[in-house]
Amino acid sequence: MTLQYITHDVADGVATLTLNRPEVLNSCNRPMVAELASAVTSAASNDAVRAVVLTGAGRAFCAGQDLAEAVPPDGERMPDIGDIVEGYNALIRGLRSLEKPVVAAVNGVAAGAGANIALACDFVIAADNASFIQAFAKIGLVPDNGGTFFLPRLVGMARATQLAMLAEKLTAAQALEWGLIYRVVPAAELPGAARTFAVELAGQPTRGLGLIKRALNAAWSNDLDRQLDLEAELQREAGRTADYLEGVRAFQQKRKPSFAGR
Ligand code: T3D
Repeated sequence: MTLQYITHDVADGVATLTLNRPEVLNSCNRPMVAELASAVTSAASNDAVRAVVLTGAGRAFCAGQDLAEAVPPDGERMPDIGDIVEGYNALIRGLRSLEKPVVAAVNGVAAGAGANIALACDFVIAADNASFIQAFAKIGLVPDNGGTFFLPRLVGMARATQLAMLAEKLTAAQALEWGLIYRVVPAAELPGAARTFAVELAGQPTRGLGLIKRALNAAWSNDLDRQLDLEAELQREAGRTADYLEGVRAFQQKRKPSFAGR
């Protein structure tokens, strides 16, 4: 797919996907969402990719749906809002089912769909001047992109209701305190910190991390019995990887392991 609205580069085992419409705070039009979903899918099948970083160009991470596309100011026919949301759903499913770690490097405001795309990633590292806004209620919409799924699970129902209904801005520091995100770093250090962290992740047992993600995804809805069965099944699979053997041998030989990701 030719990329017009995102950039995509792969180095040191890390695919870096950058939302690239800075003049509109990287708000998402439909082709941008399709490009992102496609890049996430290609990360799944590319053995050279063992971790992904998602970030934004310019001063924002992502201001959510492009409101000029959603409701054309010139009175053109409005696109079907359901179609727009279906596009995002493919992206969120792709992020959650990608069995490689995904780091959102939130470099500024993350609003609406932008906030929830970040929350669908495995780790969120935010710049200290970043913020998270469930902007939907302000324009009469419902949090989508998994927002109504992730928020109550991450911060509890009271805080999820507060964020979703009041559409209040949450600073990076508050988001960290609430357990919504992983880490906050000074803004100037964000690109380096996110990259260093992702390169570290790319050197870990990739299959094992992927299986952990599968188990954690299932834990949202499984009861204990099912989860125990799943853990046994996934552990069998993990136990057949070269990285498991390498991890144990390195321990026995008192050396640093070198994981191949298989
Ligand atoms: O069809 C559907 O809508 C279904 C899908 C819904 C998913 C959603 O994401 S709904 C939520 C959509 N997003 C929003 O409601 C957020 C709108 N933006 C804002 O509230 C503010 O821009 C921010 C709080 C994010 C940032 O404020 P600020 O003061 O830092 O920047 P600004 O001046 O408002 O924006 C800078 C430019 O970006 C400006 O353009 P201009 O005037 O310089 O030419 C502004 O219009 C543009 N921009 C910002 N957000 C969007 C946008 N353009 C299009 N769509 C946007 N979402």
